[in-house]
Amino acid sequence: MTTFSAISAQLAGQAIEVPSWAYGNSGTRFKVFGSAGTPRTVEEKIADAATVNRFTGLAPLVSLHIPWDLVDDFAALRRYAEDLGIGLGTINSNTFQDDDYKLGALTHTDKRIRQKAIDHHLACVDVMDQTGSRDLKIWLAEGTNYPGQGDMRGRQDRLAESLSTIYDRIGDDQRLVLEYKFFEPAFYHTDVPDWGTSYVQVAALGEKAFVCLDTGHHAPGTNIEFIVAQLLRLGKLGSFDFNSRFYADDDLIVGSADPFQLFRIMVEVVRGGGYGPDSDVAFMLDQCHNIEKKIPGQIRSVLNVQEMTARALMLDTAALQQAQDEGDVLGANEIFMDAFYTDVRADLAAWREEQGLPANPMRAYAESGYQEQIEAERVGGTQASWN
Ligand code: AOS
Ligand code: ZN
Ligand code: ZN
Repeated sequence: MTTFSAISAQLAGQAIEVPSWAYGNSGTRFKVFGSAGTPRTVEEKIADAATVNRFTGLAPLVSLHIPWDLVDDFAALRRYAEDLGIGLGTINSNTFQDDDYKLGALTHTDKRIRQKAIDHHLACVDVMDQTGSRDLKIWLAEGTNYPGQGDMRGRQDRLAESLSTIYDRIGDDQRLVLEYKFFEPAFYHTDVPDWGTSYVQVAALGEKAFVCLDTGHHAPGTNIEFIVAQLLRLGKLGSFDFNSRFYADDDLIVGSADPFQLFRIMVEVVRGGGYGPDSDVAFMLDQCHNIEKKIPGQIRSVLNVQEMTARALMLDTAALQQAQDEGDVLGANEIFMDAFYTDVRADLAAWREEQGLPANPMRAYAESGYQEQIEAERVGGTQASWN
């Protein structure tokens, strides 16, 4: 078994990008609950994201969503974030809240509507130029509800054409990242339902286009770590949207529903060279905190990723490979499980203190008074919400 001290240096550079929308109110289609202290402005969302980073040292970037986070002066917003010790990360586009897009956006049969959706993405790249963001992340709500409703093949062709126009605007230091989702809001067919479709589309675009893997966007029982291995093998894993699910796109705290799955994913990330200073994979959260407090919800999330990363790094890969080569089925499995079952919490607490961070970020946040302060200060105005 590899020891914690042998891998602790590899934890230092870990960076997890938090989503601005995690700090706004969210809910289900039945009810969005308001909560005290919820941000009213983009700046307040960024301040909360910076707080997560201050207590954990794990979240140096906040991902923005256009138009939810639209401001007049993105260069000023960037300076504001940098003054708080974080950067502005991935820019997420939105073609799912406009009546024009009822039957499609980048895939629509009407050229005018396709162009409107393309123009929105070009505007997102303009924002990226000001924020210094590397990634444009595209998630499309497009698809059909009934067999025969649309020409699936034609929609795929129009998608390729629209993406190509957007890709032409991507700068040399920027990337286009295409997310897939197997269903919802369309229920019969989705235009980018799986990693294969996303891969086919981004491979056709070029070397600045990648796949985004949202852990909640697969059918039950899908072996997600296999997809991670395959995309890393192909050099096309651009980013993760981390979250947990029990049923569908639940967007619960990463590592809460199935910590073992998160461990297995991180093992493949490490195995495939997706972790560390030489990797370009972006580790984002895509979560909502419907009933729990949002800042501690985000702190818990980044800590869960850190914990499973540490365990994955501790996997004795030499012993594992030997057992695999010898056909030692149960021996190999035992080595794998040993790493998963290793409790690293005390070691991580001590390591955090060495880094000048609180040993227990959850407790330190609770005792800091920040929550009480924002609950007292952020009265009036309109609280941010998921949409
Ligand atoms: C939607 O289901 C996708 O997960 C998106 O990545 C994301 O939730 C949305 O873009 C939030 O803005
Ligand atoms: Zn997502
Ligand atoms: Zn989702």
